[in-house]
Amino acid sequence: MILYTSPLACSCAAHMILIELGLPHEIKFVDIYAQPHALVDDGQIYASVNPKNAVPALRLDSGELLTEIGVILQYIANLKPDAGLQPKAGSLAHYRVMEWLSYVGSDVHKTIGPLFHPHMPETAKEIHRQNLKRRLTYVDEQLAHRSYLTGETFTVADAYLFVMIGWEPYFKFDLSPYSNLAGFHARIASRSSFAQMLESIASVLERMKLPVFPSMKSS
Ligand SMILES: N[C@@H](CCC(=O)N[C@@H](CS)C(=O)NCC(=O)O)C(=O)O
Repeated sequence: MILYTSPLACSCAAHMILIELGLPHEIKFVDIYAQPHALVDDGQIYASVNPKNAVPALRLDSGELLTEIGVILQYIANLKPDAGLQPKAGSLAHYRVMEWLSYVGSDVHKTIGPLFHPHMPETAKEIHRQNLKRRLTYVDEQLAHRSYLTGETFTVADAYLFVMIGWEPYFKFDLSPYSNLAGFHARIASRSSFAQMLESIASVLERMKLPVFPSMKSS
């Protein structure tokens, strides 16, 4: 398996899960800040690998390419179902994880993305910030009763949200009112898969002249 990822992007969640499960894999880093996006190692134009031109993408051993973070996370988790990062297919618990993957993808991730855009007008950013506040308030309330999004067990949906809220220092949005979210972030930041992922991206961050992997101020 080859994971195409970028060292600060949502694809870091898939990178963490590959490490978490100890699955053999190769990582190919993509410079998504370069136009056109290109592979860091050999400069190959990334659109020739993934015409959607976004990370992550997963090249399966069969040669097929799988895209979309919510699907890639589930695919990887299902390679080691006993680890419990994705409950049994068809169970309600499985749909709960999918429910969160969908919410994090469409309502959190895609609200934060525009806040990074250098040409997005401030008035539009403010609308996104208000939406984000509402959505994170909901997430924070849910986390008042449990350690992870679906209960007491860490799943792939948690890995996705973890990476999103770690972007806080870059999208200039104060997460300090969301205390449950801070606890959630700290719990996941202490997993060894996170430390190993940081180690794996460190030299590429330097090479791409990117800042260190973001982390919530409180953790
Ligand atoms: N629909 C894709 C979107 C993934 C996505 O937004 N990736 C961002 C990084 S977090 C990206 O590659 N951005 C580069 C670009 O869109 O040019 C998915 O869910 O995997």
